[in-house]
Amino acid sequence: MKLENLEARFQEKIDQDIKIEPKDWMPEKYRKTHIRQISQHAHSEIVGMLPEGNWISRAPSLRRKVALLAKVQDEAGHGLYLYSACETLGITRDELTDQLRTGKAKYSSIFNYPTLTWADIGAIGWLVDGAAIINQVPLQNTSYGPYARAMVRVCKEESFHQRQGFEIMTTLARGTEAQKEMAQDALNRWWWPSLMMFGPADKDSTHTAQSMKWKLKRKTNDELRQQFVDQTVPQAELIGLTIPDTDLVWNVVNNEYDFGEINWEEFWQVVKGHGPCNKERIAARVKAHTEGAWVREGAMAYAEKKKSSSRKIAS
Ligand code: FAQ
Repeated sequence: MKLENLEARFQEKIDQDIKIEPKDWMPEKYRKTHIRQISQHAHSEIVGMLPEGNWISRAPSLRRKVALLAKVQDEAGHGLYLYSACETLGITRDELTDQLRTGKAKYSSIFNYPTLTWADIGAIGWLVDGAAIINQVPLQNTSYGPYARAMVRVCKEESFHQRQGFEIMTTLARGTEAQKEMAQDALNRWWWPSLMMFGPADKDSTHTAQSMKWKLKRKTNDELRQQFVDQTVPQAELIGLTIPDTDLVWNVVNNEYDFGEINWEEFWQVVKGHGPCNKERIAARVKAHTEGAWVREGAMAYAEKKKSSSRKIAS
């Protein structure tokens, strides 16, 4: 079949909401765009373990420690599903993680900010997982089957994470004056970086138009960001915290919040590797990879041994 016909048939399947599976024909650009987005997503989950991992040994109670430990482990699991989904597109796990360690691959800008106080753990769960859910719920309907299916479980777990973060913030906001100040300070520092998670404004987005056509993205960056603001502002009001945006106002005509201008200069600086923690994050991944070499070798040797003993039994 001619390439144009293959492409037309492929787009028809997408238009009819038929999932694309790994062995189906797909345009090379579709494959590459998916590798880019799914791997960036996977790297974000893995690097995202670092800011929160920083507080596991300092959680204020056993209950908080257990919940945080479970959350960080969930993020590792999300990374693994996503790497597996990405591998179905013909790239190896080693190639993917190598791109992260060498700085060739991006990961979410949000994880280049430091976690300075315990309230930051509440803010991450509430805002960062909250933003991640808004972005990922539509991805459950994305056109590529393995990515869509991975998102179903990820979203269920992120909902739990968002709840635990909001509960931490609620407790602090209703606590002593010092605790309330700590919660407000965390909200002040994490609010704008959370809005940046959704990516550049639609007018400056490189990939949105094509990704919407392929149904890789089901909503644009600005649509998702607006949804996040509209959902989160009442939550802040409920627990008596103030969103750090003097331009925030309810727009009665559009039935949504108008909000202030994002500092795009800061966003691009962080994306380009000049955020507060970019170097530290990559160094931590390189260290884990180097120091984990013996674990990988041991696992490979065990797998080889198991394979050869099952071959012996079969013969
Ligand atoms: N950070 O043309 P667009 C989580 C890049 S998971 C860094 O609009 P696109 C769970 C973009 O890659 C969080 N770079 O791009 C958790 C592109 O560069 P490229 C991650 C960004 O792909 C919670 C360029 O800018 N979620 O939080 C960012 O259409 C708590 C132009 O941008 C996902 O990855 C950014 N924020 O839209 C874990 C969800 N934004 O590749 C632990 C899936 C944009 O040409 C603790 N991904 N860039 O060199 C997506 O939905 C999309 O990829 C967007 C970006 C919306 C992130």
